[in-house]
Amino acid sequence: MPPAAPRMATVNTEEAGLMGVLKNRWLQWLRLTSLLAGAAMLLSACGRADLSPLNPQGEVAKEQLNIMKISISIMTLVVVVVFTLAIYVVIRYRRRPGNDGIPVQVEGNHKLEIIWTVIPLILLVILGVPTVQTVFGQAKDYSKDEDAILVNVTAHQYWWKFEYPQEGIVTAQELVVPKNSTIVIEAKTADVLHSFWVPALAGKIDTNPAGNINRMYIKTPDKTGIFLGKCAELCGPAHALMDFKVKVVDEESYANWISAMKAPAKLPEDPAIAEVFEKKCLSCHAVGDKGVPVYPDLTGIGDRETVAGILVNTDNPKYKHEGTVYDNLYRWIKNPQEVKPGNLMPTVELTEEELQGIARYLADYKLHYESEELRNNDATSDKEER
Ligand code: HEC
Ligand SMILES: [Cu+2]
Repeated sequence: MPPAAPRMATVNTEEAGLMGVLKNRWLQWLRLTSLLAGAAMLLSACGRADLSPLNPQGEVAKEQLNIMKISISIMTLVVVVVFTLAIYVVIRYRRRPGNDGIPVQVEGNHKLEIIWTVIPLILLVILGVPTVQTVFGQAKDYSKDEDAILVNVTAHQYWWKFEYPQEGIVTAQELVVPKNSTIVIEAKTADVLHSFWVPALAGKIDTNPAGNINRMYIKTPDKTGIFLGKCAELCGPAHALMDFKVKVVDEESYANWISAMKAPAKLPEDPAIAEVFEKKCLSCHAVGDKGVPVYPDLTGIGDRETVAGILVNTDNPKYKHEGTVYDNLYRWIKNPQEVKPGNLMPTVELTEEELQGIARYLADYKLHYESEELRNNDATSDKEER
C-alpha cells in the first residue's frame, strides 16, 4: 500500500495542471492550424502549371478551383468555430470543487434551435448556389458553336485516339489545340471503362462501354504550353502508363499542323525499309493517307513529346522512361511489352537493320509546324520545369 499523503498531493497537482495542459494543447493546436494553413498556401503556389488543379490554366479549371476554395473555406470556418466553442465550454463549464448543482437546462430552447438550424442553412446556400451554377454552367453544350473545335476522343487499352471531325484528321496520344479556344470533347471507349483527365485544364470525364458518349468542354488558356493528361479509371495492367498530352499552340502553328496532318504520307526513302514498314506496320497503323487506322496514327510521330504516351522524348535523358525520340522509338518497336505490359502491340519480327531503319524513319517523320514564337517559348522556362 502506498502512503496516503503523496496520493493526495498528486490529485492536487493534476487539478492545477489541467489548465496548463489545456493551455498548452490550445497553443499546439493553434500552431498546427497555422502550419496547415501555411502548407496549403505553399502547396497551391507550388502546383505545377502543366499538371495541378491547384494551379489551374484556362477558364474551366479556374472555375473548378473556385468551388474548391469556397467549400474548403466554409469547412475551415465551421471547424474553427465548433472547436473553439467546444474547447471554451469544456474549460469554462467544467465541474469545479464545491459546485454540485445541475447546470441550466436548454433543451427545447426555440431560440437556440432556430440559430443552429439557420446557420448551416445559410452556409449551404453560400456553398450550393455557386456550386450548382458552375456545375450546370460547365455542362454547357458547345458542339453546335461554330468557333468551337470538336474532338472525338476514343480511349483504348492503353492509348488515346483523337479525331478532328471538322478537319477529317486523326492523331494519337497528343491533342494539339490552339490557345484561347473552346474544345468540345466527345469521349467514348473502344473497350473498357477509362476516364479522360487533364488536371490543369479541366475535370475528368468517364468513357463508358456500350456506345455511350460523354461530352465536356475545355477552354484553353491564353498562352501556349503542354499539359499532362491521364487515364483516371483503372483499366488494366498498363493503366498507370496510359498518359497523353494536350499541346496548346498558337493559331499559326495550329493551322500549320492541320495542313501538315492532311498532307500525303511520307514513306521510308529506302525501298527495302519502306516495304517492311508497309507490310509489317501499316497492317495496324496509318501514316497520312496510307495504312489502316486501327491503332495509333503515326503521322508526324517524330515531332511528338512522347512515344506511346509514356516514353518522354528529350535530348537530355535523366530517367528510365526518357530518351531521344530515336531511342524511344527503337525501344518501343523492339519490345512494346517491356514498356507497357499487356498492351496490344506484338513484338514484330525485324532484323536489326530493319528495326534501326524504321526507328530512324519515324524519328525523322516531323511536321515542322511550330511557329518561331512557339519554338522560342519551348526553348525557355516551360521546358525546364518539366
Ligand atoms: C497487331 C497490330 C500492330 C502491329 C502489327 C504494329 N503495331 Fe504498333 N501499335 C499497336 C498498338 C495496339 C499500339 C498502342 C499501344 C499502346 O500504347 O497501348 C501501337 C503503338 C505503336 C507506337 C506508339 C504510337 C504513339 O502514338 O506513340 C509506335 C511508334 C508503333 N506502334 C510502331 C509500330 C511499328 C514501327 C510497327 C511495325 C514494325 C508496328 N507498330 C506494328 C499495334 C500494332
Ligand atoms: Cu486507365
